Amino acid sequence: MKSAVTISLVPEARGGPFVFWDDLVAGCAHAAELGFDAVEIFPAGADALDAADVAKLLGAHGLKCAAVGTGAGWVGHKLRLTDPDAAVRRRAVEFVGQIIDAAGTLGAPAIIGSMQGRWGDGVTREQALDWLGEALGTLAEGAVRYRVPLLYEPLNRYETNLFNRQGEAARFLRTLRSPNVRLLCDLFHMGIEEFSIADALRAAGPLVAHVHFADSNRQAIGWGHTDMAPIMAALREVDYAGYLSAEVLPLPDSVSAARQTMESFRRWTAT
Ligand code: LER
Ligand code: MN
Repeated sequence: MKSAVTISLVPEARGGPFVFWDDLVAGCAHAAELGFDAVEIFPAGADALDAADVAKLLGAHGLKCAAVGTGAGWVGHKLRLTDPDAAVRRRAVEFVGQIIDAAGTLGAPAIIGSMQGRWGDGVTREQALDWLGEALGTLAEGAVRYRVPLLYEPLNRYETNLFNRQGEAARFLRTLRSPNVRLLCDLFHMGIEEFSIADALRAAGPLVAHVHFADSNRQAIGWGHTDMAPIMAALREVDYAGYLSAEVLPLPDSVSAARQTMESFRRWTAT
């Protein structure tokens, strides 16, 4: 398994669970110094992410890009893949598609988290899932040319009412026309929603393509009460070889949260 740490470049996301903020150059320098394999970037949009510049910066630090978030489409532009307005849905697909291209150039998958939206306000669950499935299928086909998946992230009940657990999301993904949509399993959301985090990871098996590495209180692993031993055993059982990416609050400060994450990562991946 490989380590990653999040860097948010989205002003509207302030207060969110990202370790480093606002400055990609400084975030990469910290990540490299602390020994991370990669960074996960949340850009304001594809135009704010010059793939050639970012590749140069990552290369200078010996870092990879683990994934690129699309949440700025929601927090910055109120775009959602399940919005009742067809024009908004179309712009949402465009916004994500452009991030898939930028991320793909860096060899990284894009994440559908808050851009999935929710059902309600005149939109039935069935209709919302239809729109979501269509959008994910189309976007995932666009990611194939970069040989990366599209990551779909089930969120807890306070953030979406579409899919809150991995099992139900996995069943939905298996009905899509593209097999290139895979699961992003966020341990914080799973702690709220799953009967057992370890059992859910085992059941999702090969669909697990990325993990957000966060404790029960969304702080760095080791600073909450999540029992990591069965979770790491389950990830080993399914031969998970992807990233454990710290999407945690920058508490008590960014560098301390990153350092604690790295200590936990080393502890739990030591053979
Ligand atoms: C939001 O709670 C989250 O976990 C993000 O990864 C979604 O974009
Ligand atoms: Mn997450």
